Amino acid sequence: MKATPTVLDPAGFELPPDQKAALRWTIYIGYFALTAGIFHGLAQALSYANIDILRFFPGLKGYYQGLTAHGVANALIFTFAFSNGFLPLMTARALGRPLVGWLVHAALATLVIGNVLVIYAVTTNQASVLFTAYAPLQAHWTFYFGLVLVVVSTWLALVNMLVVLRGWRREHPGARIPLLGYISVISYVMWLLASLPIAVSFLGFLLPWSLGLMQKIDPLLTRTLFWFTGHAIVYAWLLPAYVSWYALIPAQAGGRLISDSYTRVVFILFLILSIPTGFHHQYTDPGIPESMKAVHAVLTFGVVFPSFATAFSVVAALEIGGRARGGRGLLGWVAKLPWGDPSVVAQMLAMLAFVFGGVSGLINASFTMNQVIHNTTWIPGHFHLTVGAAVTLTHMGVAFWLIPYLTGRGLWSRGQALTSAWVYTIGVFIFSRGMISAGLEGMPRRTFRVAATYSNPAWDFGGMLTGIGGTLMFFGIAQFFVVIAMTALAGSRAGSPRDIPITETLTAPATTGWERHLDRLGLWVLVTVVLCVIAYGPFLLTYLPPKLVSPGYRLF
Ligand code: HAS
Ligand code: CU
Repeated sequence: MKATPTVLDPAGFELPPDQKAALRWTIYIGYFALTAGIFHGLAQALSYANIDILRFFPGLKGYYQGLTAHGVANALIFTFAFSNGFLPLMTARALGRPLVGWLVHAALATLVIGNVLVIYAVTTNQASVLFTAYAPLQAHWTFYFGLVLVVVSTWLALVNMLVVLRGWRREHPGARIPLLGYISVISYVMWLLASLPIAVSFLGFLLPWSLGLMQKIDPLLTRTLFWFTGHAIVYAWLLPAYVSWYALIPAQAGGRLISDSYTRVVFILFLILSIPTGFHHQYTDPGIPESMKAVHAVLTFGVVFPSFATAFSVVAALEIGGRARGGRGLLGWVAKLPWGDPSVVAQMLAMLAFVFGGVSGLINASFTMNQVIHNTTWIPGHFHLTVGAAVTLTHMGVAFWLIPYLTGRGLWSRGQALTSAWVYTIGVFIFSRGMISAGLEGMPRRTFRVAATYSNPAWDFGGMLTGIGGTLMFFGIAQFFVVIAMTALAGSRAGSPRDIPITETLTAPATTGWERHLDRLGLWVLVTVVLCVIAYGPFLLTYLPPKLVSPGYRLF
């Protein structure tokens, strides 16, 4: 079968240098946030092993201030800064067109200002409300407004991608959108739709309430709006990683992607199923009809399907690579994969971790089993295997070629890059094993165990593993920073990649037949909106108007 490049212009395309620089700085902001975040992560992990290092943090007023910093920096800023740099670059490269310069800079500026406001609110202990920002805990207005700006910066990045896509479509009437561009755009279109409820919550309720323009708030409504966005947000973190797994990793491993249409169907399923599932975070919340929770539970099992499909596709692509490199027999190809390439290795370890992240997610999603593990450390066990491993390790792996590509400097120390990925992975497995088993024994999440007036010997072993694993994760990421910083400052000018690794597909995109409808973004957006109305309409119709009952509380 004839192999088909996913880009029309495989000869290579250079982004203007100022745009490259802005995208690089966008990603660096994510690294700055992650740097702050991992110190707090270390402290959180050790606290479950009954070791208190928080008291050595200068200026830190309390546990929840540190936990807020950790969640916001790592889960919100790091992830979106990466996506804001990565997805527009992928779109521009795939479509062979430059981005809109002022939009790149505007997205960066908005991200910076948003960050400054959030950092101000959190470091002055005026926003120890955790990343979920549940009312009636009330933060300083700069916290809400700063996060709104971070979201606005993601919208600007998407607008940029859509402008590039529109220009490309005008020049190529009737042509299929190159796959890499298509999956990059669809990832952020999903996020745009997903982010609207939280925009309503922050701009319509939390911000005016924190400014004193509104005296009371509706905790259940704002919480529901948070999770309306908040489940889909996890896929907004995951999909950029999937972009790499589908469209880049096969090329890096010497393989090919099995099917163009299959990949598009997977991303469409994520678009339409990611959002109408938020009640699976609220199974235990009063005030939401059980029947609607059941609808969301079923849809949650639906959104697992495209991940199963992904597992099949990426393993097949890796197998093609392993066999092309001389692998034989049932599993001989695994040994032939490029285990010396830190970029590929970090991402294969990410996939491995995601198997366990996915399995634990299925347990969360099961209505009855959720009762056992909700609000226990099982949950951070789950999400460090997903966002904290599948996503983070993929970002690390991508950085090992992306930062050289963006800086024009070769990767500094392949060996250290490899070690950082392995140390982090071993750490996250030990950490999650600890959190998950202690969670099954009922160890509560979001609790400063060192100071708790209750304990249980059954938590000791899991707590200890959490501390050990968290420490290894800290050193793994710290070493990653050394590699990245040394690459940017001292990498060899000769060793940088001139292009990004783009995969070829075994089957070409069809130019006739039903597959053409896969490119009709407007149609799929409409289907998504209809599903969201079905999933959230009945609740909102019976619940509204808002019940503004609670004043704000500051317990910090
Ligand atoms: Fe989750 C809670 C259900 C995926 C993140 N999740 C959370 C929270 C976070 C989070 C942050 O239903 C906590 C929020 C909070 O603070 O309260 N989650 C799921 C389900 C999935 C899932 C069903 N979660 C994610 C992803 C995340 C993430 C992805 C971040 C990126 N989650 C839940 C539920 C809760 C929850 C409930 C609420 C719990 C509660 O009570 O509070 C699924 O999408 C997972 C599907 C994934 C798979 C895995 C496929 C495997 C692949 C790898 C293939 C590679 C191979 C290896 C085989 C089925 C694609 C090859 C390698 C070689 C080397 C050859
Ligand atoms: Cu979820």
